[in-house]
Amino acid sequence: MGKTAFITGATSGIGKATAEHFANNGIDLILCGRRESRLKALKETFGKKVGVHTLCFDVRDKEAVQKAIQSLPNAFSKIDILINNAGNAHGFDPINEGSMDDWDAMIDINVKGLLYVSKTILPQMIERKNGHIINIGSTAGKEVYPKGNVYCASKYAVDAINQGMRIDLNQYGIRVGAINPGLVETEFSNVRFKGDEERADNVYKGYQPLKPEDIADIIYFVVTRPYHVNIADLIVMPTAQASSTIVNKRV
Ligand code: NDP
Ligand code: 8X3
Repeated sequence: MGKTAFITGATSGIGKATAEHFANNGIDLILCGRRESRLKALKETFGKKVGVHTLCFDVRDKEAVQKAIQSLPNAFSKIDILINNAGNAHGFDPINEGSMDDWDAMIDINVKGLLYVSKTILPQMIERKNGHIINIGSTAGKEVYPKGNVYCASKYAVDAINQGMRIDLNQYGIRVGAINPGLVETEFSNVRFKGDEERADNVYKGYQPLKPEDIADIIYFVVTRPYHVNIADLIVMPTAQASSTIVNKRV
C-alpha cells in the first residue's frame, strides 16, 4: 500500500510544491490550509494522480486542529509522513517597534500551531511505531538577523522542538528531521510585508533565490531514504547566499 502525507500550509509556496512532487510520485495527500478555494483547486489537480483529502483550518485554533484531524475518513486515517510547514513571518521591524499582533501571529502559527498538529497526529504514529515528521525550520532558526527578532525566535523554537521530538520519539521508531531553507521565492515576503508587492519582490532581486520546487525535491529525497536513515537537520541556501545577511546580489 502507498504512503500518505499530511502537509500543512499546502496552499502556497513550499507546501504546495511538496504536494505536487509527492503527487507525481504516488504519495497520497492530506492537504491543509485556510484558503478553501485553493485547497479545492489542488484536490482537483492532484486528485487525478493520487488520493487527495483536504482540511481547511487555522493551525492557531487547537479545537479546529483536533476536529479536522479526527474527521479524516478511513482511507486517509493512517498518516505516514507529516510535513510541518505552515508558517510565515509577519512584519520586519526592530524589536522596540514590533507589533504585538505580529508577534502573536508568529508564535501562535509557527510554534504553537506546529505543536498542536503534531500532538494530534502523534498517537497513531506511536501506536504503529512508525512515522516520519519533517519540520520546516529556517536559516532564521540558526542565525538571527537585524529585524528578524521574533520570526527568528519562532524558528529557533522549531529547531528546539525538532531536537526534542527526535529525542522523545526515538523509542517509538519515529523519524524526525528539520529542513532549514534560506531565501525561497514564495508568498512569504508578501505576507511579511503585508501585501506590499514591490517590497516583497525586492527581496529576491539581483540573484537567483531558491524555488519552492528545490525544497520539495529535497523533502522527497528525505522521505524516500531507507528506514534506517534519518536526515536529522539540513540547511539549504541559494548559492548566492552565504548567511542570513550575506547575499551576493549581482546587480
Ligand atoms: P507561503 O506564504 O508561500 O506559504 C505559507 C503557507 O502557510 C500557506 O500555505 C498558508 O496557507 C499557510 N499558513 C499560514 N498561516 C496559517 C495558519 N494560521 N493556519 C494554517 N495555515 C497557515 O510561504 P513559504 O512556502 O515560504 O513558507 C512555508 C514554510 O517555510 C514556513 O514555515 C516558513 O517559515 C518556511 N520558510 C520559508 C522560507 C522562504 O524564504 N520562503 C525560508 C525558510 C523557511 P493559508 O494562507 O491558506 O492558510
Ligand atoms: C525565511 C528566510 O531569511 O527571509 O525563513 O528569514 S528569511
